[in-house]
Amino acid sequence: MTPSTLPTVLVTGFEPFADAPVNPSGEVVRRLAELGHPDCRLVGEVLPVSFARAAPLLAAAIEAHDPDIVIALGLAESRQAITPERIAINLADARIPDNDGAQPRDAEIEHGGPTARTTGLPVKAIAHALDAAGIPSDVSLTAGSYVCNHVFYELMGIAAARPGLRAGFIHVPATPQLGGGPQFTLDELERGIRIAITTVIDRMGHDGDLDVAGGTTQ
Ligand code: PCA
Repeated sequence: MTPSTLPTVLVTGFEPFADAPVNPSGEVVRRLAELGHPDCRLVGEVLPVSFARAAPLLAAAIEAHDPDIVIALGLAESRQAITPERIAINLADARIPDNDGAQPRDAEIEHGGPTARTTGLPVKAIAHALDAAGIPSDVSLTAGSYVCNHVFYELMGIAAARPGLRAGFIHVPATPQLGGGPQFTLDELERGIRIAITTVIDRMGHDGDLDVAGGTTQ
């Protein structure tokens, strides 16, 4: 493949939140954007942990780069694996304020929007590829009801209006810098997301083989 035929992949992560010193999702994106990926033209964007600002910035990045694939990343500190998300829900219910101090409770993301939107990524294939590489991974049914789910829900709305765009969300676990919890190094996370990117690229052009919510595996 010549460089011009490589797909464009937009990978997003988040800035730190809730007094944490770092957010591994944003750190992985910075690394990937700096080092690139041999299978694609990789663009990285670190989003604010803001209900109001994150999705518009994501939409602007999609407009600017016109990617073939969008993989949005976020931190799920209590998880012990890299978890591709299956379903975004039309609910914002924040346990803690976001970085702007906003704390929506029991609110719809889009008034009258669909209750759920499903991923466009082959989540089971990603989880299998990661497991095969010795990196713990599980498909997750919900991205919660905080800023990550909000961005995931809006991302899938954008993707519905852009035929050919494959998009979805992956939560990553904590790194040692966050103390306690599961211990994934940033190197492992980077390797895992590289594998996820390759898996999605390898399956492009097989639109028909994605079953319900990214479920077909082979
Ligand atoms: N995780 C939060 C928001 C930002 C992040 O990295 C979440 O899971 O909603």
